[in-house]
Amino acid sequence: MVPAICTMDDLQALEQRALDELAGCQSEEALRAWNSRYLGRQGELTLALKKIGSLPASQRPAYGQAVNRLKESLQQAYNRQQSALREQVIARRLASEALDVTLPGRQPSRGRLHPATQMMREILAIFAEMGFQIFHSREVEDDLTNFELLNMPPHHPARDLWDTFYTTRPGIILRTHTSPGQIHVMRRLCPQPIRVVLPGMCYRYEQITPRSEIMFQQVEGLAVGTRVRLTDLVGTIQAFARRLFGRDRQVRLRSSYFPFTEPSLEVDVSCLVCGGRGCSLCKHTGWLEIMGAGMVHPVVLRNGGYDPSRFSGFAFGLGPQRITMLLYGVPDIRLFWSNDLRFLRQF
Ligand code: FA5
Repeated sequence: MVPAICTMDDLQALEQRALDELAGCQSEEALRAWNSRYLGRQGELTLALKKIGSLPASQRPAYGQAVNRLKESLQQAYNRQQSALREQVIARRLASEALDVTLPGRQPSRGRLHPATQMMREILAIFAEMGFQIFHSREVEDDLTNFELLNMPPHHPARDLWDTFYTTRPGIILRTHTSPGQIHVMRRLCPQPIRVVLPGMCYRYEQITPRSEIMFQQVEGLAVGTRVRLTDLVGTIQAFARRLFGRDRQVRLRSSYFPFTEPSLEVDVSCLVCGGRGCSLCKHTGWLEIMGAGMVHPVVLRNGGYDPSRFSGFAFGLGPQRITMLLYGVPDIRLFWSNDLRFLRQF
């Protein structure tokens, strides 16, 4: 029950009581309750003002002024208490959520390039220094370009060297090697001289073994001009092998067979582990095979638009995964695409 107030003494008592209670308000909620009890529309001060009608007319002005002064001073006291309370809340939060900005930050885990990317960049950089430009060719090929234009008509027995992934579209396959890129480059650049490397993924429907994957990268090389000779191929391969494997490497060419080169070669480097004396890596031969190569077959030159009586060319194809395995002693080619961080972190 709100006491009836209508004298100056009552106002004084009211003020004292309100201020005492205000000092005890320690939450926003308590403050709001106090505000409506004293300063609200139904609050004690409103009621005190309403009592003015019961006073003699002579006392009314002084009483009215006193009520208004009290209202103002209580409002100010309320504002002060409210901001003090808010400051306390902020101070408490700052203390409990304090950040030590001098602490060292969390070490972000560093990404790195995949070993396949690293080796690919290294190989391409070596050929770039020798003046080879990079040309990207398609991974989804047609049978015509992957085989026929490379001198392997349908039913040619050499097609068995490249077990193929076929698509549901007749004649559309996943390229089994980067060599069809030779045809694309020649048709694009004919009759200009050519010196390009073609990096990219190849696919073979093969048994997966520690040395053979069904998807692997190759780098194709192609040079075409009016005076390109076998000695240019040999010099290019030797320069490449010495840059990648070191000055002491010997390079050996063995006669081989590819339908799209004549003559065809396979290229070995002296074993990286035993230096040629014989060990388990080189199967006691002293040599490691690194690529296939040869002089571009006249049929292929013609299919690319070049007249083989005026133009000649050399080509080679190497496998970066096999080379990485040799250089770093990787025992199993499946590690490359296994996403095993323990393997990837070693590079
Ligand atoms: C070819 O693919 C020929 N196109 C290379 C060529 C190009 C010869 C131009 C002449 C002129 P071959 O099948 O040998 O040849 O593959 C070349 C290289 O690819 C191999 O030396 C090897 O390093 C890599 N390679 C082949 N098959 C696989 C496989 N299943 N997994 C990983 N690497 C492979």
